[in-house]
Amino acid sequence: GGLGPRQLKSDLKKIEKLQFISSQSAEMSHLESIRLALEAGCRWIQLRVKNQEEAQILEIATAAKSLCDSYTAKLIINDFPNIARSVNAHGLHLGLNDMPISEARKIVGHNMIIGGTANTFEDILLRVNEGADYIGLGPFRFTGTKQNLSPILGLGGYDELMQRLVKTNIEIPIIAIGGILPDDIPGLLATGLHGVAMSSALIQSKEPKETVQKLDEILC
Ligand code: TZP
Ligand code: MG
Repeated sequence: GGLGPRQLKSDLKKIEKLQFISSQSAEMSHLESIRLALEAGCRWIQLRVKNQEEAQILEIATAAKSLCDSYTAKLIINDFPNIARSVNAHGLHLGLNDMPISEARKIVGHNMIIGGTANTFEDILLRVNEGADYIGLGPFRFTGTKQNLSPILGLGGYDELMQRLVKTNIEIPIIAIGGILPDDIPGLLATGLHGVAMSSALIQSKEPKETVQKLDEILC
């Protein structure tokens, strides 16, 4: 048997349903937060380092990649196409104020997942046209994890946007993000979303393993 090229590529670009977003606090470094998520069972990790020098982020990304490799988890790098390429990450995530996805594609190549942030229907359209592989749509509710939050969507916002996508025949995996708690997920999935991205709900969980198990059950 063996996988043909098409199968191999679609495997490489598989969009998982639970993405962990790294964060840093007085208690925990980025790498420690990633280790926590991996030990809890998360297999799709985004390294999201803000306000640090690119050289330092490259160093953290290199360590994050070997950590993720040892758990056979996929690593997505936020903001830096060159770092994503250097460490041979599975993916790159670009926000509303980053370079266009079409530009980043020239740096990271066609086999790398590129995700793009969106808050509106127009944001989604632009990123789909630029060749995004998935959309991070949010915020769902207020969160202290991200500065300069876009307007909060709430369940109603997702419902409206997902219906517009269906009407327009746009098919791309949409991942909800921003202040999401496990109990929010059934309602979010009912709008047609592909999955969710979470940070604080996992880091602050008293039983991260049980939490991820529960999330995997809801998301399967
Ligand atoms: N983008 C929109 S909200 C957010 C990002 C990166 C933070 C998500 O973290 P949390 O702690 O799950 O709200
Ligand atoms: Mg960014």
